[in-house]
Amino acid sequence: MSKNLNGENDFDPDTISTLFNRNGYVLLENFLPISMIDELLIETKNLVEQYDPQQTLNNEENEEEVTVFNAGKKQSANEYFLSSSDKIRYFLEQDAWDEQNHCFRVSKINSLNKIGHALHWLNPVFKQFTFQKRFQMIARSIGLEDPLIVQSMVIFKNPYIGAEVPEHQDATFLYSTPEPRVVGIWIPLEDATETNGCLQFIPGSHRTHPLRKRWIRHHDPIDGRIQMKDQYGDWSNGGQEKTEHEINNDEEKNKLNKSNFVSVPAPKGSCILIDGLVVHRSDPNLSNKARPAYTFHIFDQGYLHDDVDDDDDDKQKILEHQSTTTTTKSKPKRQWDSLNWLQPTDQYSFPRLYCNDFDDDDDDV
Ligand SMILES: O=C(O)CCC(=O)C(=O)O
Repeated sequence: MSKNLNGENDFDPDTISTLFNRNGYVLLENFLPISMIDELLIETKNLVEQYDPQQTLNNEENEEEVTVFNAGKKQSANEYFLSSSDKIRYFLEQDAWDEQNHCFRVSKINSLNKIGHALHWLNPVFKQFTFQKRFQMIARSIGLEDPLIVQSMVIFKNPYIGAEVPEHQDATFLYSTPEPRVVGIWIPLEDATETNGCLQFIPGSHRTHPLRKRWIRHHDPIDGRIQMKDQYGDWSNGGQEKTEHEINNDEEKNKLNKSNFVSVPAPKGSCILIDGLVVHRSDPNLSNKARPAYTFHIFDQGYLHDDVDDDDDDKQKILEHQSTTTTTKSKPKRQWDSLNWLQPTDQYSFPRLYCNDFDDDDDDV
């Protein structure tokens, strides 16, 4: 993000939008007061203190003994994970649990991979933070019309044990029809550096790498339980399923060279916007410094507005209307896909970013 003549960061909406469209991500430095990030750190500590690993271990719903998060595999069949969209749940690092001796290898705080997925709604500190005007402003600047917050997480990346996050596109997990429109907002709670596993991106890959893989819910034909599986196809074109041979070929082609990735160190106080189609990853944290981050994902359902022409004033009026009302008369342009792992429930709909204002911070932004 460029600096203005006073050396301050320039959060000009046009600049944000240009960089976001060009690269598929934008780093906004000095975007948030450090005191605000410190509040999130304190609240994260409180949440970890409340975490009783025995609850996870003895959870009757949870047929596996320990809920481990390892970016896709063991946890994928896990009810504890699949029903976490409207809860605050705790997920462990794969290496934290000693399977043989049935105990933790590291301290409780260092054993966690992440907490998710409704911090933005259920935890008052994270709620106020998430719905603040700053994020509404950047969502508007990249043209989001009616964004819903679909999930939030604290990702720990603890010293020595914090796992690699393999290359992926967020739309693989968070898809909408007829096209994906999801944006991640990623906030480091401590400096994220090349040593402790900052994010890495392939700049522009949201334009050059069509979505080839989706992670979808399906019923296991043997035991009837809901499971997750990868499905391959051209998801920019209706999603044709592929043969085994094509899948293997795709896997080969998709092994992206690490040298294509650009590291994006992000100091505390900054924030990164991530397009749902940009390819990104992060290294394991082999250092002695934690790299915690808070992240939430927004899905822009948009709205159809056939009744207005493309006049800018009309568009502005609609945006103002959308931002102040709790119901919308206009129809959404996109639907949340029913095959996504993450689903709203009977009691909980994804909240709208522009219609919920829990921010009592009077700062003008
Ligand atoms: O925090 C990380 O290391 C990875 C985060 C990420 O890939 C995501 O939120 O999509």
